Amino acid sequence: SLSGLIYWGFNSIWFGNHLTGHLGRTDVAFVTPWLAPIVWEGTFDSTLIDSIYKQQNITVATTLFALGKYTRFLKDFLESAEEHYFVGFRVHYYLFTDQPEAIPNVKLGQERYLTVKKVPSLNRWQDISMGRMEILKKLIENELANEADYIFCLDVDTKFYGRWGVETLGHLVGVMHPWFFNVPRFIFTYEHRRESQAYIPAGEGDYYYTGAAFGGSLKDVQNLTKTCQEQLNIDAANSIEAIWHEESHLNKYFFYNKPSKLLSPEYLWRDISMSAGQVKIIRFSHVAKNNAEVRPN
Ligand code: 2GW
Ligand code: MN
Repeated sequence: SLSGLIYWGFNSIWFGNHLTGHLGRTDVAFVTPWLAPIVWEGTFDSTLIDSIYKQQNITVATTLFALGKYTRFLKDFLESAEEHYFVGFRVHYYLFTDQPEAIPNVKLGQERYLTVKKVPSLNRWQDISMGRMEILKKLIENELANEADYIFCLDVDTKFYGRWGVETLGHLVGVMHPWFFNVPRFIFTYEHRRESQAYIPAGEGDYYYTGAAFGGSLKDVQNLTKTCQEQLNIDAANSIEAIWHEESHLNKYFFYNKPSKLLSPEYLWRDISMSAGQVKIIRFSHVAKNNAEVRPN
């Protein structure tokens, strides 16, 4: 509203957020109806929040899948992550690939680690995309317990352009899908067939979350990946595949297990060349890709 804008402008110009301690935005919602913060530029103090987390000795596990031609995205992903992603904090990337020999040699900073894990090639891309849940569940259960505090699971056909830091940490973290953050709920592409375990009744749901980025504490993400994997298996046994694959199951999970923090589409934009009023900073984005060229069959 005009008065909101004037208040915001006045407040920022005359007092400045750093002097008044007033952080917030009048053009976007920055809290959900269940009081989870929605992280937007202008709603947090990065210096302050960094100093709080610096006192804890945290490790952020970060998982990536690069099968087939998707290894070509790794160099940009890793180089840009080293520049923008949890800078100054311990990060351990876990990269699943069918071609370890195709992994580029990217120089990592101090306290930044990369573990490459070989997985079998798959023919159907839906199986690659959905198979991630089972692999993630096993990784968390079998290997991460004493190795990490938080985990983020990210698409690899992406690149960082701005800060992605400790402001994103929480028990259970979902990211608003960049196509659906400013549209009414009936547009959301949830699974609406009752036969699928990803079913969400018409007219229900909170937000539409992307499958390309989610995370949280190890325990919460373990429960998420375990539940989604079980539901994917039930669907497979019933010969039904949810409309947007594991993204549909993730949305169902987040509907019944509300995220404790949401990230705005700044944290997963669709393509760096597209802009949107409320998105003032693109921090992480899908890269424009030629599907015909990178996708098998
Ligand atoms: C191959 C053919 C068609 C689609 C994907 C692939 C493929 C995916 C591949 O050959 N190799 C591969 O490693 N992937 C991995 O799966 C890779 O990590 C990639 O980022 C991820 C998801 O595939 P992607 O990025 O092509 O799908 P998007 O960006 O259209 O994905 C959204 O919807 C998907 C489900 O349909 C997922 O939920 C994804 O997280 C969403 O962003
Ligand atoms: Mn993608």
